[in-house]
Amino acid sequence: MYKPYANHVNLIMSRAPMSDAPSPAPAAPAAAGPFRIHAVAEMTGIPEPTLRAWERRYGIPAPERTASGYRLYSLEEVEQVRAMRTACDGGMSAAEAARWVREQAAQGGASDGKAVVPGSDPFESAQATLLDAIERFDEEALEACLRQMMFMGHSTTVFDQIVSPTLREVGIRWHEGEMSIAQEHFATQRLGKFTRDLMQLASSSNAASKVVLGAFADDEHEVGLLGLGLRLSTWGFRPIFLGAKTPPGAIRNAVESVAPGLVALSVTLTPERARARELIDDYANACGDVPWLVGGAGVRPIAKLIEEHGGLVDPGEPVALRAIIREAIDASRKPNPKKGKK
Ligand code: B12
Repeated sequence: MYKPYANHVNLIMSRAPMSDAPSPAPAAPAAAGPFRIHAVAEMTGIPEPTLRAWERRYGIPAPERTASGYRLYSLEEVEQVRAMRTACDGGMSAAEAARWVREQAAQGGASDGKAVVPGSDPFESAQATLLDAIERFDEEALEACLRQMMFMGHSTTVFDQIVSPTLREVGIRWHEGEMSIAQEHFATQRLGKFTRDLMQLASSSNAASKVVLGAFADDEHEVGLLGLGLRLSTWGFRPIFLGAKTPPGAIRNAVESVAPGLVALSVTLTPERARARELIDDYANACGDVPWLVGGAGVRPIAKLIEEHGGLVDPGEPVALRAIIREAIDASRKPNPKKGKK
């Protein structure tokens, strides 16, 4: 049982510290605050960058600022930091601890030490576990979590509720300089493989049609494409996942080798006009008579260009998407099912 608020003012942390916290944490001074960040770091043993990261990620604590932007922590906020630390030392992830501290604060604090550890949302908890494992390059913890995830619901639920938000968060942290490119690669490789395995499990070997999936040639973003592949496999298609940065030549090669019913391309970074024209032209040629579909966050500005080249654009809604795909594949098969090369 965690007792984060027990004896709160004079709480001296006696458990093993978090990995990024110096040990041991010194006792709090008697002052009533407000405190500047370096004082809070000293009082709680939580380093300044971690205090800033907790504030940015979880809004805990949320100190006031002076006119010149310096953080000023109240005594209550110092206690929140201590509670966070105690909960983390006791095995909670930082995200879980933050939510719990927030709940306790909303209820006026649990000073009698009888606070119950929250029954956390299993999807959020899995996300937090994955993120912790990724941050520490902890392959064992990552694998253990992935194994559990296999039993947490339908494959698309597991993807939408755990894999996608985790990869998205890794991307955000990478963009903000809080995660290294190595951690991003570690996450993308392992969670990408997990999702491709789910695709394999969901799709049957005698699936109606193969769908080749690739991201635009200059684009490293592939999370949306992974989600699409999984969805397609649950719809009875067999995805052939080529992944990020797939040039037109690779699409041509796949079209010639596997005779898919559809090519699905993802674009997140909208290419500038000339490059877009060149790529779309090349993709259209590479697909030949095979219908091709483009989606992703960067598709809208080039939708017209795609349609002018005979491509389809994601309608942005799953039921309509499924219907468009079905219709396109059926229409291309009617004249000659063997067609699909140029
Ligand atoms: C994760 C991420 C990354 C990861 C990608 C890892 C990976 N393996 O995918 C990494 C860290 C590598 C990365 C790199 C970069 N990124 Co980035 N990244 C993101 C981030 C955080 C999340 C994107 C994501 O995964 N979304 C979740 C998925 C599920 O959503 P989605 O892709 O839109 O997909 C949905 C639909 O669009 C649809 N869909 C997607 N594809 C398809 C295809 C078809 C056929 C269909 C039907 C549907 C469909 O399905 C999904 C279901 O809803 C966004 C910011 C954000 N908050 O969104 C920035 C963001 C996309 N990145 C951005 C940028 C600028 C970059 C970099 C250029 C940064 C840099 N300075 O190097 C590089 C790009 C390198 C490159 N050449 O591509 C910008 C793009 C701005 C713009 N519009 O031009 C964003 C918006 C961040 C920002 N605010 O500035 N990034």
